[in-house]
Amino acid sequence: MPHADFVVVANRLPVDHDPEGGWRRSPGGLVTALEPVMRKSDGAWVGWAGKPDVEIEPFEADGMQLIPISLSAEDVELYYEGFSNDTIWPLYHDVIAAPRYRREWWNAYVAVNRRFAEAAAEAAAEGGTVWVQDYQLQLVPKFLRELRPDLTIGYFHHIPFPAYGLYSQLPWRKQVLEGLLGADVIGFQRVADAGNFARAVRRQLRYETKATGIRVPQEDGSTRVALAKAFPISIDASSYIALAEREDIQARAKEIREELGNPKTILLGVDRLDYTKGIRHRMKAFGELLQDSRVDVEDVTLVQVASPSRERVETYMQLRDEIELTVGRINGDYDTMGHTAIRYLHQAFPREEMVALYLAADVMLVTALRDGMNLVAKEYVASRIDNRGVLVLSEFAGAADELGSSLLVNPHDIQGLKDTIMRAIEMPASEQGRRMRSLRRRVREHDVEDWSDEFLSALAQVRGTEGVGS
Ligand code: GDG
Repeated sequence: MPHADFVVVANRLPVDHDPEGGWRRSPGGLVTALEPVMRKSDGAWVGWAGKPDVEIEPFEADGMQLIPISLSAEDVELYYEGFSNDTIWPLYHDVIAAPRYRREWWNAYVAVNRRFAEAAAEAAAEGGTVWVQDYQLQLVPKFLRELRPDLTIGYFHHIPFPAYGLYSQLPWRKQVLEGLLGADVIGFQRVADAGNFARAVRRQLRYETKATGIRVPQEDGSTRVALAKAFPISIDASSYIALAEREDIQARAKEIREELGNPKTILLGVDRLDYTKGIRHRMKAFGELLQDSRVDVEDVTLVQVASPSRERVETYMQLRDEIELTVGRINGDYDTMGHTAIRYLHQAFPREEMVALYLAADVMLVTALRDGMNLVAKEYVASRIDNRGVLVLSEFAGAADELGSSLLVNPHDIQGLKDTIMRAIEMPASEQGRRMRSLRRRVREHDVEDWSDEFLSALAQVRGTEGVGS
């Protein structure tokens, strides 16, 4: 077993099994952000390799120690698809879909979280730092502290933390709060999420909170202060800029426009196919604009990339059926031989193609009903090196706190959404430029590396340590 000064614990390892038998790095922003820290401090990453029922020995890739956690098919069903994605995910996204509370799922969640904590406890060097990621692993901080009180423990929550009235539905609400409070720093996307968490702690556990500090009583009668604070995540902006500058990708953007019949305006949506993303609201608004003749199918096309997600969870199967029915109806009513209303793609594309799409799109529609941050909004902005294009952004996405120069919408207000889409379609180039420059400045000045630096220095401060890699 490796002994690492810095350990990341996430549901997934940052690599995918490639068909030729090796490992391919998955290109997420998190890996990019943590790579420098990983290299400097002999980092290790604990996570699931993505395939059930396989035991894989720890191995090294890209200068990182990878420590696979094996999950059985039953673990995947109960801990991952069940408790994580059918209880916590809908509850934390304001019950857009109904959460299901099943004791069997909870028991599996506890057991699997314990296994992740044990693996991290074995991997971490004396006095090391462990950074736990996301809602699948909310109990890991507590289990890990019990096993290894010498460690400094951080936790980052990528999704929203709901208001107390909703959170209190959770039959295991106390245990989850106690799990999270095992961390020294608990990071959230928005100030509001951190506030919701602190309120739940006050109401459920009766612990005292002051500004961002929470006093956590210890067994020996002393107290420890945990920090619950917003650290909005971002993207690796320079890599998007570099892709957008590539001539082949710019040529591809032109080609996409031609393939769509050179419409005057391309509207774009890019989401995992998830009920939180407001894909149906977006389509309803667009369908009505066609119906009202405020837009013409010859002039305006909506491209919707809906990448496959959680396909074995029932609610996602239903959502897919509903969306595909809506697309079929709208296209059936408005398509002409040469033009389509909605070009719907239930596929995942390489990053190069995504950036070509961002460059081809005049208007980016991010209409999430609830979203921790929404990185697509930031990727679109970073890619617009021409300072053109309009971002329509839901106020219920975390990104709205930073991207105030976008056109902010309430996606539940279909009339308002329709009017905002029209405003985006008709926006003069000068106004586009002014808004886009300001949006791009924010994303460039606060990229994913700043995010991880800020989180890790807060963590170092709480424990009075020197910080990882220093
Ligand atoms: C969670 C929170 C928070 C999508 N389709 C393709 C593709 N993508 C990429 C996007 C983007 C990422 O997936 C999606 O990130 P989001 O932030 O939009 O949403 P979630 O997946 O729900 O992520 C969210 C995030 O965690 C980080 O903290 O912002 O609120 O829900 O990077 O570009 N990428 C490629 N092909 C696709 O077809 N290559």
